[in-house]
Amino acid sequence: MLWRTTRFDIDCSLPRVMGIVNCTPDSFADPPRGIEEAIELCGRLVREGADLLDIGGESTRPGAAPVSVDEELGRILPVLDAALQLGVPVSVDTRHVETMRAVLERGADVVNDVQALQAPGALDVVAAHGRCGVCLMHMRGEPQGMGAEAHYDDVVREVRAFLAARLAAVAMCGVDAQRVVVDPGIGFAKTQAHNLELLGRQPELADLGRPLLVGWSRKSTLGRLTGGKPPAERVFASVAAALIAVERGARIVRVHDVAATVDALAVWRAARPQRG
Ligand code: HH2
Repeated sequence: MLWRTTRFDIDCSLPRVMGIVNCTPDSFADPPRGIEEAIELCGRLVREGADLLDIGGESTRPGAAPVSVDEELGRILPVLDAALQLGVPVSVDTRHVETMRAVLERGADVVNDVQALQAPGALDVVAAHGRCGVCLMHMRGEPQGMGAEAHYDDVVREVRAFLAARLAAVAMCGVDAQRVVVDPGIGFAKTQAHNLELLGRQPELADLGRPLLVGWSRKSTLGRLTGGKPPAERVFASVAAALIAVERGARIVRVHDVAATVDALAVWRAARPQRG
């Protein structure tokens, strides 16, 4: 399973680790982080074994204040420039079309959009570029009020149908399917029960035909399951969730704690049943 991106083809036959680099003052799981700290973090995560980086300049936690494109680009671009020198694919986490255009011009390898390129013009930007990778994530509504949208008859079936429809929309615009991965959007317009059902029944998302990317890292469901621990103390729970997701077919895990996840996946790889 190949994920083709601007500069790199990522072999997803083994699980890959996407390291999170939030350049924000208000992300749910990070301390406020300026440009220099974010650049240092990029280097550290690559040394720890991240297969790719995901740089974000706007928090999407419930209730986060939206940022303007200028502000978002001011946070992202210096970090993107530095990250592009590190020899790994670099993704940018944004839902703003102008930001997508600017980071692709600058050389970004992947657009990671929590709104699955539904904004007017987003599909066109990606199609016009023609070579970048894309992550299409499921969510409903806007981050500010998405909690109110967490109503499903069957969350797995509905998320699956949404992702299938977005894959079809992207294909209609001429984007090669090999450039696209899909993500159920853990914590985005989902209750704790929805998140856990998506993990429990994750194999039902596997037949969408494209690699599955999942982000459980430090999310509040894990805090609730471990007696109310704050985000920085959710590392063990995050590694457990990432391993379960990989065991159930995820090909890319989006994580804050790269070193711990890389070690866990080394054990997972070594313990895979050998054929013959
Ligand atoms: N989760 C977050 C942000 N972007 N993108 C994808 N594809 N999948 C995810 O699960 C996902 C994502 C939220 O986590 P984080 O970036 O750590 O927090 P914040 O949005 O507060 O910066």
